[in-house]
Amino acid sequence: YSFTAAIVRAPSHSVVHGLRAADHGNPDYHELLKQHDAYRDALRSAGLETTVLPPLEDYPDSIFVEDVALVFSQGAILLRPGAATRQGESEQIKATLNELFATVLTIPPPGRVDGGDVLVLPEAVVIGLSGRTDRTGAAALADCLAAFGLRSEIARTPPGGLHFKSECSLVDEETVLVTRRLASLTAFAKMRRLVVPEGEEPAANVLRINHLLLASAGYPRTLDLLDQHGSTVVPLETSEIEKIDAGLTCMSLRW
Ligand code: CIR
Repeated sequence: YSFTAAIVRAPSHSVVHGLRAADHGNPDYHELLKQHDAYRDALRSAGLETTVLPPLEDYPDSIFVEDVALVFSQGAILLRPGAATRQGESEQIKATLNELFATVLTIPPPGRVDGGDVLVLPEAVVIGLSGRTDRTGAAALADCLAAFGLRSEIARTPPGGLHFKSECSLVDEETVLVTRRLASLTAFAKMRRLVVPEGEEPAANVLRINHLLLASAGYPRTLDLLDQHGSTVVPLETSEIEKIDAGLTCMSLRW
């Protein structure tokens, strides 16, 4: 989680039509813009030099750049997102990755992988199979990661969940924040697990960047838990992106 740079994409007006599993009403565009600005400010205060890509009206979910690529100091991996309406997003970020990284690997068809299913831990990268990430994609990704010298393991996103990281995220070198149903996953066996308090499950997706931990403002018991753990927490409003099933890691690529 030691990073110097990030990529984000400005929200398009079409973001209000973003994909969602259950409809709790469209996000409010202006409120979402405000929340996205605050997120960008937080990345900057964590010390990241941030590239802001232009909005893409044809792709409502394109602010969630995390799903289309993985970035490491060794290079980038261009992914093939699983949702039909999101597949063109990879092409839209390709030129930027080629400018910023000497090496850009790709997932060959027909495999599918969403970056939201990929959790980078200190000792291994965990790839969660889901409705978006299939076995063929996961195997191809494991090969790309191996080319960067990174070990990976395959896990399963709990039933009904969108992405693996909707339910877990890295807090620090030794610690993950997890929902109860992921707490006993083998991949976390050697780590300290902070379990999200019952009823606050959407709070499981936090974003550690350098000395700061970005967390959703709407979940006081989780904020307390992280605070007691000793994290320097930056609470951010996420009400609008939550209406389209997103969390804090989704809105940037960091390296
Ligand atoms: C989608 O369903 O693809 C978007 N509405 C939400 C994507 C969230 N991305 C993420 O968790 N990495």
